[in-house]
Amino acid sequence: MSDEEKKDRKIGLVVRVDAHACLVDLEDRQVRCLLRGKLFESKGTSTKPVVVGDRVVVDVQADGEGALSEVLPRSTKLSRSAADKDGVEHVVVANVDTLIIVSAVKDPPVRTRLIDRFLVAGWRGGLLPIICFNKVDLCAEDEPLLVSAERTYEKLGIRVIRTSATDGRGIEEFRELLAGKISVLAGSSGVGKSSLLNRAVPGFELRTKHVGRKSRRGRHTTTAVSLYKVPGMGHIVDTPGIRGFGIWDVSREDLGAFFPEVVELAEQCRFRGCSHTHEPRCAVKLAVEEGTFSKERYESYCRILDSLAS
Ligand SMILES: Nc1nc2c(ncn2[C@@H]2O[C@H](COP(=O)(O)OP(=O)(O)OP(=O)(O)O)[C@@H](O)[C@H]2O)c(=O)[nH]1
Ligand SMILES: [Zn+2]
Repeated sequence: MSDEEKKDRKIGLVVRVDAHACLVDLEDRQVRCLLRGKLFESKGTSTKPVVVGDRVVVDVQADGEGALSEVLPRSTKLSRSAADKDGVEHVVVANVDTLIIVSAVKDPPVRTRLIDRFLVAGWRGGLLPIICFNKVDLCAEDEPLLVSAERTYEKLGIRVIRTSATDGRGIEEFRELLAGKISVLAGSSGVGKSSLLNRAVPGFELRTKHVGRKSRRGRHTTTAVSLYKVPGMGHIVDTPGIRGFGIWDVSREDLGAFFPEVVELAEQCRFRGCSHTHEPRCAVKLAVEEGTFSKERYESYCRILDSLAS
């Protein structure tokens, strides 16, 4: 590329990535950049070198397309292990402040195992996790499952909100979460992520028409991670619903650091480096027996530990 051509060099924000190209927001316009060139030559341990939320350096060419020349360092990232390849990282989104973990109170049922995995991944990647229980119109206010889950997570210092995209409960609080921040919504398919955004963000539905498809049941479902800039509100990333979430870059020894209950108790364990599974006089196991550490949360800890390579 000649110096003349290099002149139109800009920094932009990646708002969508597909198999061959990404869409970069340059404030005054959006340019499409093909996923090719130097950046894509080396086969690293990541599925893609550029992801939604990345800040990138783009050379805008005469034909209006762009070429990516650099991905700027990420301040945070939400990563999972790639579903199909061992030892490969899949960065879902970069540079996001808040991870809004959306769960329905029913239809589909609450999946605390998945919530707990998101919490580990969120903290690991430097995001602030918040839990949103949606569809509260479908259960009583004092539904024991909901109340107990709320209590468990609030005790860990996590903010928990209740919403209904249908009757509007909690939408104001949800909107406040988004204000001035870059947020990502994550959760199983059908928990109501897109519905919440449609309800909270005026005009959101119109923007999202092209990134989904109709599911077999005729429902719109999100198929790609997409970032939306909402004037006066913040940046929002909607993600497709997921079934599982493999933890990336947390060792068996480090896992406890992402369970606040374990952090608090581990010093009282008899053995240093206690895994809190089979060791005698383990303060964590004792707390589970005494009921001060939630059995559900401990079960999540054990399952994640099992899934991590030793
Ligand atoms: N009763 C009730 N239904 C809701 C609520 N929010 C969403 N729904 C319904 O739940 C279904 C799924 O909602 P979506 O917003 O598409 O869920 P999603 O999490 O975006 O799903 P994916 O795009 O597949 O990840 C739709 O039929 C919505 O109408 C709610 O608060 N209450
Ligand atoms: Zn222990």
